[in-house]
Amino acid sequence: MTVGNESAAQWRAIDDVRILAASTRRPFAELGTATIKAFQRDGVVVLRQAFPSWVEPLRSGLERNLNNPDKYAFPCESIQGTETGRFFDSYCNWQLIPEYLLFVLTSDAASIAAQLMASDTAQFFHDHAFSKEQGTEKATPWHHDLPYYCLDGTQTVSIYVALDRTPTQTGVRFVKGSHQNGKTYRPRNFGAGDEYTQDDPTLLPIPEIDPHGADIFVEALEPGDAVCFDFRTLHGTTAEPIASRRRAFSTRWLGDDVRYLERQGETSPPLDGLGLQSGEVMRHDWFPLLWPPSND
Ligand SMILES: O=C(O)CCC(=O)C(=O)O
Repeated sequence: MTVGNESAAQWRAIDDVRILAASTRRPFAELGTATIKAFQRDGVVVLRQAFPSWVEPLRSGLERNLNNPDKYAFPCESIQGTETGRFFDSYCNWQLIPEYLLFVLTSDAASIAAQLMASDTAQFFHDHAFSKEQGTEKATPWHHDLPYYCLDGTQTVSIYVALDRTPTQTGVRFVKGSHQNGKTYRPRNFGAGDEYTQDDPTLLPIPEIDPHGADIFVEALEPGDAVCFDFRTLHGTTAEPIASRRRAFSTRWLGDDVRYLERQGETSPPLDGLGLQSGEVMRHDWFPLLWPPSND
């Protein structure tokens, strides 16, 4: 089993994904103004029962991803040594797992992303599947996602669809408003918690966070609910034991102001060979523009 940033399988199965974007249509799921305002203010919002019909297909896709990790891209096991349980994640598999592909291309996610980001466009970045098995006591370390990525910008969102009932005790916790504190923190891996090697003096160590503080956002989730959060919003979990399996499927979206950023060191996903210079738009043949529904 590969750990972390090594791909087991080639993630790019399709040369130019613009053809998929052009030959599919995405529905519009209108969000209320209060929801959009809450996302902009807190950097996180829950959409209740946004994706109920996707739960079974995504579970099936994730099951194959979990059972044959080395057939897919970037599988990662974060349980170390004598720690109990299983904490698995894998990303960039949307071109390899048909259920993920259909979700990306035909679900409400693109329209939801554009509205939350207050962006005219929504460009798809990548998928990310997570599973914590019963008995796992490993915390997801506090982090925010932007410094893991070869990206910069303020219009971003991850749409994290719960595939199991998740009580607040073991759910992902978010620091409300942290997307607007102007700080960027050093990425670290989920296994040993080591910081990534990045030569960037502006990156700060993760601050002390009280997981039960007044600024924490966490809600119990049912399968089909989605937690949507900005790439800059700090999040993590406690080490509360997982009482029953908790799986989630996340998609990461880019808005109008997002640009490629050449980071000085490791990124995750480690996307080599993009052929871009800092400040350029992420290429549409690899990262499709999915909102408006037929652009390109
Ligand atoms: O499910 C988890 O515990 C981690 C999720 C996460 O860190 C993410 O989606 O960025």
